[in-house]
Amino acid sequence: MAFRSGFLCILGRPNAGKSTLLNALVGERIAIVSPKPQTTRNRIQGILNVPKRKGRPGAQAILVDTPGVHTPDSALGRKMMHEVHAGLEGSDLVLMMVDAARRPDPTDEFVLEMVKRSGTKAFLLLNKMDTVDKQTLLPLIADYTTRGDFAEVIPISALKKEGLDALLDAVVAALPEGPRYFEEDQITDQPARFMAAEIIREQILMSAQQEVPHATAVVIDQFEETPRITRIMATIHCEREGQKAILVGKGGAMLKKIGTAARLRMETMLGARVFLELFVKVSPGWRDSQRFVEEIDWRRQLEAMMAATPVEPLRAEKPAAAKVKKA
Ligand SMILES: Nc1nc2c(ncn2[C@@H]2O[C@H](COP(=O)(O)OP(=O)(O)OP(=O)(O)O)[C@@H](O)[C@H]2O)c(=O)[nH]1
Ligand SMILES: [Mg+2]
Repeated sequence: MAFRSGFLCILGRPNAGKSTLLNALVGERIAIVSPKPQTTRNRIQGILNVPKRKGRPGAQAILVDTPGVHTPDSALGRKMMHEVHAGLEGSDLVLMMVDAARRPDPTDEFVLEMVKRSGTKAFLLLNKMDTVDKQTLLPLIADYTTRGDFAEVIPISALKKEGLDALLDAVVAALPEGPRYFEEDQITDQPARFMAAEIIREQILMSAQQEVPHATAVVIDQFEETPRITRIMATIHCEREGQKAILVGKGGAMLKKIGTAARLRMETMLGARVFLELFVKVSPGWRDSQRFVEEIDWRRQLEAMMAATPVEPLRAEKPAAAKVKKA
């Protein structure tokens, strides 16, 4: 049986569990996850090597996690929707993900339309099966399958890692024959410095409430690796003085909490000691500034850095560190 490969776009409403699925399939925390909608802002690739087994060829599936589909009301929102379309474009298979505990609403209808317009083969994934009574499933499936054309309908729990074997078998069967695009030890296209920025944002999503995380962007100013320690300097941009006060906290307590938790995660990711310094800056109305939003795009930043000094994806001896590109 010939090797198979292809690009899979994970598409769906905010909070459906797309990033949780990416992490569950790849087996590492490469995308940040939070209970707050619109956690993911950029498309992220996760590379999944599926071993050959009886009746199933070996395969490489490049999973593309995308931001939640929504109606944008800012430059940031428009950029996020651009990322969704970029993820969908050129994909071999769409995994439309829904929350099985919710009836389809206009957002899900909009996602169905996007799938239809893409003309790409699609699976419907009914996620969060751990939260629903199985009896509610049949009417839900009927609801979706009368509105959309799905090659497979698969109930899963991304959180509990249930139904993923059935999903993998169906994915491999649907992929075209093709080469291995990425080396086997690479798990994502994101360089480590951008994963570091996301780790800080994840801690902000966990610690701060309401509008604050949504009004926050993280930019890595310095990412310097020495044999003993990795030094990381980052700026947290927010929109208002009040948000800055919340992020800094009483006597700097909040910033310290965010910094400590983020540093520990980074140390695990890099397999190295990390010295992390955080700054908070008020950048009024940055979410409405197309220029700002483009400037913080990691692919664009990487292009600029590569133009200055080409960065090779280094492979360190430590297994965890070998799996992400260093930049
Ligand atoms: N109970 C349950 N919760 C889940 C499951 N999958 C994801 N979640 C939770 O749902 C919330 C959202 O998960 P994410 O993976 O961030 O969702 P997302 O679709 O990537 O969200 P956006 O990036 O905002 O579009 C988190 O609190 C997850 O823990 C599941 O199978 N069962
Ligand atoms: Mg996400």
